[in-house]
Amino acid sequence: MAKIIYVLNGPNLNLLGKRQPEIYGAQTLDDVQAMCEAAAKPAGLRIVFRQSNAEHELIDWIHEAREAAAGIVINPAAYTHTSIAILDALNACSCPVIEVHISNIHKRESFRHHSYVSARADAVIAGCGVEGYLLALQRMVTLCANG
Ligand code: CA2
Repeated sequence: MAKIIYVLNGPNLNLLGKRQPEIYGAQTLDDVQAMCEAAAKPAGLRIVFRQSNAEHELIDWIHEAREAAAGIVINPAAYTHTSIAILDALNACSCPVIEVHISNIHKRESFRHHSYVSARADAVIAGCGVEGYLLALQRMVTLCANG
């Protein structure tokens, strides 16, 4: 049976491909979802792909994933740098967690250099563009297989 991986996206990522292509690229979030779904199938994964601009909704989805998912891939967007609540929710999950950033947050403003989520993440991918989501799914296969 396919393992369920939640791919969660934080605030403003619904604008992907519509603004600031020099930072975030030209692909839309729908494109990213399609790429993730195409990669997941042969890997024996099923993707639950969501985006929200609301912190509480992301937290509710992490709680849902805690019961339903074999792994969580999360781009918390700006909540990366502010949200102890999202860190607490992830800390309540026992499954692997991979943090993804499309841009290299360490090459940008200093306020983006710290991530609360990294304190829980099993892996962090930054600066690989939207390909980072695919790299996360590839790594997730290994993490799920290793228990
Ligand atoms: O690089 C990333 O993936 C980020 O998580 C993106 C966040 C930013 O706050 C983080 O520091 C790094 C911003 C997401 C906003 O996405 C947009 C996409 C296109 C146009 C405008 C915003």
